[in-house]
Amino acid sequence: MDRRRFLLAGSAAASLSMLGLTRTGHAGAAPTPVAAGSRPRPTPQQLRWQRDELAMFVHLTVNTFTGKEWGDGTESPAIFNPRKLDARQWARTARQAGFRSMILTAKHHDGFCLWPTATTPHSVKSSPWKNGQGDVVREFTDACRAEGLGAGLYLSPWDRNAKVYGSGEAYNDYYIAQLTELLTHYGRIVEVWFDGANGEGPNGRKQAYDWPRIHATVRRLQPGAVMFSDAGPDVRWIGDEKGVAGATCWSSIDPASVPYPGYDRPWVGDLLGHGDPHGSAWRPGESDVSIRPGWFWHPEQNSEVKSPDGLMELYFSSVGRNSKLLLNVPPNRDGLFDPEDVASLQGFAAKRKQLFATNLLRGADVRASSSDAAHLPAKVLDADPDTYWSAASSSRDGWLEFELPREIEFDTLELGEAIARGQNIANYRVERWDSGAWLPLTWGTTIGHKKLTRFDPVRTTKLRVLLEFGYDTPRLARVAAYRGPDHSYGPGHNEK
Ligand code: FUL
Repeated sequence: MDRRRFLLAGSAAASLSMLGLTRTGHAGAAPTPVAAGSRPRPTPQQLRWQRDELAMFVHLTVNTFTGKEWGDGTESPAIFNPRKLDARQWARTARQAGFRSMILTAKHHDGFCLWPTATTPHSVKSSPWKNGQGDVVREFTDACRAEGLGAGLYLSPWDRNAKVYGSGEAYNDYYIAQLTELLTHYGRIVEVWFDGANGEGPNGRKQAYDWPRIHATVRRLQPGAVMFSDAGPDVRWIGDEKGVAGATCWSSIDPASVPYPGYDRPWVGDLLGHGDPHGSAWRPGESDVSIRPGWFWHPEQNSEVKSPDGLMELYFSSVGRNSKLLLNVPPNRDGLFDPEDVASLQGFAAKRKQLFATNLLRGADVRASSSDAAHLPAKVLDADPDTYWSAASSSRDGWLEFELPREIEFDTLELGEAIARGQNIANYRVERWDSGAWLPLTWGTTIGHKKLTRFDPVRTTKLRVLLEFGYDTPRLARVAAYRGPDHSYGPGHNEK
């Protein structure tokens, strides 16, 4: 049933270089080598998207009322009646938990439209909700703006209700018309989400989507939006629906290796999880996962809402591995987030606030192997992602050493590259000073926007970060050490 499970199963057999230090070669993918100094960099939109770190997915459609995960398109609009729908409650919950944007399923695979589209009667217009006068997309986008969040929309290309699905141009016209309504009637949209699931339509045929036309439409109507799909063009799928990015995670990829959404090859899941250090396109990975087992609300899953500790695990395995977390929270049949989900999100926010409250390295004396005069070592201690330390431009390795005025105890380390200038670092080690000698503390491969590592608490007066190899000049925007209040969200571990 789930296309993505297929990809995941296949990925186990993939033979990509796990360290990402060698080129990934596979049939049909034309190599696009990247010369030093010309490595890909994010656009301002991609940079903003990644710095937001947390986005909330909102899955709502007829499935909420039928109990299904994939509707078949025959559902009657008469069943859609979320009587107390309050998009402001969703947006308030998201903002209070530190999320910066939300993405709503304007249309899922069942074809039911949450806005009063002119393209089909299969929409809220034919439902009893607000006597057919309602518009969920309007309420959603208004609520996002009122709470200071970016608004994003998911419009499933696969449509099991549209008669024209599978007929070629007629369905592409239909899809473009829906996209045009969504991108012209609701103000600024920050992300457009293209699902890779592409099954058969009512006539048993599969649709050949016109991706170039779809992408051009988004660029023309919402030039500030990023487009998500397995294959980009702006942000890529991370290759699983568990919220787990590769321990090695490059933001670059070779566009030829995943040419279109839904491209099924055994190695695709693994490739998307790790990216490609030699890829010519900047296409960072988004980790989508649900707070519940399903994407839609099901009453029998009320006791299976992920705990604040579970959400912390997801934060470490996505944001903490140079990805972005897109966490789904499905409204119930009243059109509200359940109290269990809201409580868990509040707990998640409180735990992050507590853990990341104080960078224990502040006040340290920082030295480096070499520095660019405009980007001195102490820049890694301020919280501004736009200020950074840069090694001398000809360097491909380097180190930073922190000498503290007093001993500190910590169990969490944060590293961040100055990704506005690209992602270069391929492996690093961290050592601490103990009784007159440097001892290994942790090591890893990629860093990217944010790399978080946990371990059993250690004490030290000196710490050093050894950047062993970069594809271009190593530049760090952030080094921080924290002491967590407890260890209930998982055992300490180094990279495996
Ligand atoms: C998948 C879909 O099939 C699921 O229903 C869900 O929308 C998920 C985010 O993407 O491909």
